[in-house]
Amino acid sequence: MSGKNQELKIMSGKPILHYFNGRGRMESVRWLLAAAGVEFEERNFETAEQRENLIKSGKLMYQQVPMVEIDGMYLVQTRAILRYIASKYNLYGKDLKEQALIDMYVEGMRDLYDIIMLQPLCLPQDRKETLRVIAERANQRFLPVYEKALKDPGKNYLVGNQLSWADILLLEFILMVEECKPGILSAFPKLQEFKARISKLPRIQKFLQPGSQRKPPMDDQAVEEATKIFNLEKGLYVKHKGVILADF
Ligand SMILES: N[C@@H](CCC(=O)N[C@@H](CS)C(=O)NCC(=O)O)C(=O)O
Repeated sequence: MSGKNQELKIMSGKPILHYFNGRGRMESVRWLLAAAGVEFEERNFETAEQRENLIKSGKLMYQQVPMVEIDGMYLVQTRAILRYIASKYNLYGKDLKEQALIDMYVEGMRDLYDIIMLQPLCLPQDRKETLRVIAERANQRFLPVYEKALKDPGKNYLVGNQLSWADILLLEFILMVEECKPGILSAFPKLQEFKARISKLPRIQKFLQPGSQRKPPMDDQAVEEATKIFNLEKGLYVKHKGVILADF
């Protein structure tokens, strides 16, 4: 098959996710595709050279990943990717107002998500304080919002009466926050119930099982790999209870 034909074949098949073999910014994309029942392939680079080759190919609009090949596009920018998938697979509410509400919930989660995602890269002496800030923010600012949204009897989803990408990302968010602070849901009965119920949806259940494309939390080896691939110097600081300063 010629290079061109092969490329056409790729573009019309399963989405292809370009990233490294870790959660990072791509993990929510994996969650969303899995929840939508979409099979996907991953091209995870293992070296800085592989990442540079992808940049040289001209397929990365901002020389950054995540990038997803889907429907003939090279989609970048995590939120753009997530919104495209959510819209395509009917996970984005029934009207503009529901979409706005979904966006508000998701953007809130993303604020804390960014800190959680980066915390494995923080300096050892900053780890305890980073985890404390994450737990405090989750407890006081974010989890109460989602608990309240689910409080009415029979309210199964964050927005309207159907599953949306806000629900999928909320489950991902809850599990990540629990990894930082086990037991944090004890004060949030509706979220406990939500977690149990959404985890049982067949596609989600499958994604939560070992052997799926879900990635584990970053261990020291994964941090080492990411540091090499992205040429990062370790050194991230949490300042003012939640603002991350990346000091590469
Ligand atoms: N706003 C972008 C940020 C993407 C980003 O910072 N990607 C990192 C990897 S997670 C990257 O490619 N860094 C290399 C660089 O910025 O040159 C998004 O959400 O996709």
